[in-house]
Amino acid sequence: MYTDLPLIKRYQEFLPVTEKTPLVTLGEGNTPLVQAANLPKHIGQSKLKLYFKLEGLNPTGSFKDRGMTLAISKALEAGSRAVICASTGNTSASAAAFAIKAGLCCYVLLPSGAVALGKLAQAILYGARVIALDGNFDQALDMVRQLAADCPLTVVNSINPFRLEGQKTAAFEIVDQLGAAPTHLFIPVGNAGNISAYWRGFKAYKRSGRAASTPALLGFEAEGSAAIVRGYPIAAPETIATAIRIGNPASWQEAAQAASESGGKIDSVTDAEILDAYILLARNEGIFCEPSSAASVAGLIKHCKLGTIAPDATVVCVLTGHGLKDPNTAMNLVKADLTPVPAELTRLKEVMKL
Ligand code: AN7
Repeated sequence: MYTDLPLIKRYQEFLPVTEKTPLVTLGEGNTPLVQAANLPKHIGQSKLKLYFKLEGLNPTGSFKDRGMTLAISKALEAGSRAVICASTGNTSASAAAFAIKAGLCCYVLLPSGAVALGKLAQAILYGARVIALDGNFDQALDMVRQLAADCPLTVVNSINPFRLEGQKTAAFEIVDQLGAAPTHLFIPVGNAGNISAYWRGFKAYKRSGRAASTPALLGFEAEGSAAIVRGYPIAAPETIATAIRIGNPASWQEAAQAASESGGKIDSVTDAEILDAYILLARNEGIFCEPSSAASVAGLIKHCKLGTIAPDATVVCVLTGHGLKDPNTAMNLVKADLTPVPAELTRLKEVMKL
């Protein structure tokens, strides 16, 4: 059923808002759930009912908008004048956009040299005060916590309780779109907030009687940043998937509990597996997501090979961000010959082998 109600209104009964909460909306949520056409067969699982939740189709191109609409609305309600976040990129783009709509000042601390180009362009164009920190994401988040302790700033990272409350809505939408909960949900893990939020959402829907069951949650860290899988923080996290290049996840405990309570697991995938899945999505399904998002599909492929997924399972892979966020990874990965060809028919036919 189509609705253009703001996300917060649509799921108001599950969210910490009142009639007095000013709603700051950019048209977030309501993202497509698209069924795979070719990938199940390609990975030898032709009976799999596989769906992609296209979170890159949110207004700033990532799932962060679901939590940000609520975090910024609540900041406005509380009389805040300025917000701040550390970010691997997507949080900063989302915070900057919602803050400008709300008339709030927005500071963003980005790990210098480790943020995809599109995300940086967004934060700058939306008018945020962008600071490139000489340090990684974990150090930036630590600085944000310290700054907020001293200065009148509202933190809009996922340590802000309203962020995960807003992000629960993705689980609601999946159940509404499928008509039931899937059996498995595959999702990338960085700061570990999103997997925690999905679990809250699926549990809340079951409690309310809107879903009969909950899925097993399978979360995937990048191998070079896999703190939860290894069991200790990683001081110098590394991965090509810069969005999840996080060595000490803020929602570590809640995420670990969500995975185990749901009957799932937090696991890791290598950069090579992530990039394989990234290309497979583009070339089998016409889906361009960012590398970090492809960690969910890399995880699915890994677990299908391990034989842990029933052949006829109903699986949702969350594709958290749009591929256009990170054009450099695409261009560096797939070498194209872009030498100009003269505008002459015979020459063109030769080049096109027609
Ligand atoms: C595309 O923007 O942490 O496990 O600062 O951008 O909830 O952290 C981004 C994270 C997955 C991981 N996919 O989600 C940030 C940031 C994409 C992301 C994640 C992120 P969490």
